Amino acid sequence: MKYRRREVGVEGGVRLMMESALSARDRVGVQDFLLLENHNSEAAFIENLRRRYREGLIYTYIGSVLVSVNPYKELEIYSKQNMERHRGVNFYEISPHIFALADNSYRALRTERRDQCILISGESGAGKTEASKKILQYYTHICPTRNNTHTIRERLLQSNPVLEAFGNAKTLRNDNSSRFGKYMDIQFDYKGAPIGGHILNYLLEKSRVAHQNHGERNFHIFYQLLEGGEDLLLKRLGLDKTNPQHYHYLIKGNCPRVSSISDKNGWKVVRNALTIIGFEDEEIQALMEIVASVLHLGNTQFGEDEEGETHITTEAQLQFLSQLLGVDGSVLKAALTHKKIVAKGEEMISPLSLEQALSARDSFAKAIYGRAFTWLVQKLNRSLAFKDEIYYSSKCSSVIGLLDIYGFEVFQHNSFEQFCINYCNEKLQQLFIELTLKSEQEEYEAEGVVWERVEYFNNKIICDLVEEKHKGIIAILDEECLRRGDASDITFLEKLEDTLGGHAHFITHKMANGKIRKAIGREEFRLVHYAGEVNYNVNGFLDKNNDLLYRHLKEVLCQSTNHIVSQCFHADELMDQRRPETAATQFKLSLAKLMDILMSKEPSYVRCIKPNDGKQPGRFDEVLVRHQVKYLGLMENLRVRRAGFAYRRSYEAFLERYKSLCPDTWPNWHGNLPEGVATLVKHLNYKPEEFKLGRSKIFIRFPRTLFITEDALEAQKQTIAVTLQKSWRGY
Ligand code: AOV
Ligand code: MG
Repeated sequence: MKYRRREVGVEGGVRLMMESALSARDRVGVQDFLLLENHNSEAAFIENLRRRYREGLIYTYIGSVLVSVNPYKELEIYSKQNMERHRGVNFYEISPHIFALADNSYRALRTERRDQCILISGESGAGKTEASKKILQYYTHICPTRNNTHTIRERLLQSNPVLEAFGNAKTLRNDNSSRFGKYMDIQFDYKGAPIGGHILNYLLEKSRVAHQNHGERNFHIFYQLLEGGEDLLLKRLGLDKTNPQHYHYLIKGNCPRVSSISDKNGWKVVRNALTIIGFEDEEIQALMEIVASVLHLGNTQFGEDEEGETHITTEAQLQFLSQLLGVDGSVLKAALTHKKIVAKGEEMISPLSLEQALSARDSFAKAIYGRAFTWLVQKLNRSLAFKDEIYYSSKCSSVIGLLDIYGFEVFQHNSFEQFCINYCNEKLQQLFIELTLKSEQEEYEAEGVVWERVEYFNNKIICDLVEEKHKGIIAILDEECLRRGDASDITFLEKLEDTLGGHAHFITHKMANGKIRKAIGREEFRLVHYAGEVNYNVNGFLDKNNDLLYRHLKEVLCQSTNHIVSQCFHADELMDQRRPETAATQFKLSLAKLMDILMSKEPSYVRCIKPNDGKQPGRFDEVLVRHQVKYLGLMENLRVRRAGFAYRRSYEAFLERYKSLCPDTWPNWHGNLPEGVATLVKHLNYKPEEFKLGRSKIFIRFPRTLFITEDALEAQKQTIAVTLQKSWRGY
């Protein structure tokens, strides 16, 4: 792997470190917080971020962690030329950049053959999804190409607009908010060429299909289809192009258009992406039929006749629906107004009340959309899978995983979805703590390296509060979901109070001493999250957690001739008598698996910060930023880093890599390993303050030290290459 020294930018690392002209430093701040003089001062930390932000420098390091502040405007730093500038260049040689972090992970993957992952965190709208896209663009541009990998590159890139169309929406926090969690593996062959990909998706916020809060929208695809869809297509789908306000499922948020979004253009991009990914025309047609059927479902209305029987009043919608879903009209009609219960082997049919019919209709729409989304991810995975099985074995491939989840969010009204999203963020924060603050300190202790402890807030207590067996919030919720009889959202809240009252991170309006606590409603509980306090309204928790679809409706979908629906709903499901896992438990289990995946890889971190709540460029709201710096644990991260060591390597690995730089260790060291390393670093002129020798590892305090050693290794290789060339040419 090549380490090339390139020209150093205005604030290039090496130059800055040695910079004598303090004026530039005053203006643009330091590019690595480790270089801050007053490293314990939060004010200095924020001032540094502010200065850099003002100069359009949105990236700053804390050692190897990249802090990114959303610019809310297009910056000219992501060009292909700029990607080239970062290729193979050492982390510390050039201004902080998302490309440098991406390149660093890639190089580690190549040289150390260890799977990597890049964890991007930050609250809603902080810039996680944009960061993940930049990383993917970087890899698809700079990595070498293998035969046929052009297609895979294009497909990897094009998976983003497709997933965003179906899984992102405008919220009050972000015009393009991810409403699902995404973990994507990019697979590389032994030469470092991207050869495939795999996506894991986490809990889509399905409720948005039927309902949006004021100022928010449904998923982008609905508007894209209506705005951009060809006349003939729309006609076939029975859709009216003129106005999204015509559709009940699109008007709840009273926000049909968004200035930052062009739905028409979005349609073109998605349509093109679907083709590149390899969707057949029939599949695209079937997918759009599903999108359209959701809109028709939203417009399906019910009435009550004199006998109190519920019936459908919108026959025209029903016809389109049955046509689009490929099911018999009368069967669908019956299923939307009646329920079927199987008791003791006998089927019973009973009419639904008006309210039940409306709720069944919404569940129907959510189920179809939710499963179509899962189908979409599976289809993407088939298209991204590397086909050459013989070639692709674990020996010759490695992966970089990219994690982009929904960020921590607080609204006026928070429900089950925010509870899940914020729980997911707690887990990610926990992983960060485990891997950076905790394990780092434990490692020093284990290695016997003298060390000054840094205190930090460990959010494990909140993770436990949510997920603990038997007495965590999810366990209590599941218990209420299973209990028949009088179980309701309110009994769930009461159970929470009984079990968790007194917990430092759980509060309801009834305080321990019986006083009414202001600002918490009677139907709410408050969690004191690592990132702030959130009140959750319990209304709908049980239904959303149960996530059940009437059997009758499932039966209809199992009969569907729509190519996708028929793959999403199988008759076996109807036979299965077991109760499916609840939504929260499924989510909890999938997050636990995700944590295992991430723990097995070498992590890099991007910590995204949102500079203001107005989505405005150039505005740096200090209070808001300070809050994020605090809860992201950046000061603790800095302290641990400063007091600690930037790199550690086992004696064996260190000696193996650098032994050629010292005549005493080359070609082999025959003594014990610590002595070999001591001999080597003495020869390399390491100063005592630059490193420490632990029980099994060498710890190097500054990245610069390793960087100089790497350069020496590279120079040696160059000299050998030149000598060899000369000898071949017969000099
Ligand atoms: P998120 O992923 O962190 O929120 P996004 O990545 O979607 O946030 O960023 C929100 C918006 O900020 C984008 O649509 C861009 O307009 C702008 N933005 C972010 N990063 C950049 C950048 N590097 N350059 C220019 N503009 C940027 V959420 O998905 O809501 O948690 O669930
Ligand atoms: Mg996002």
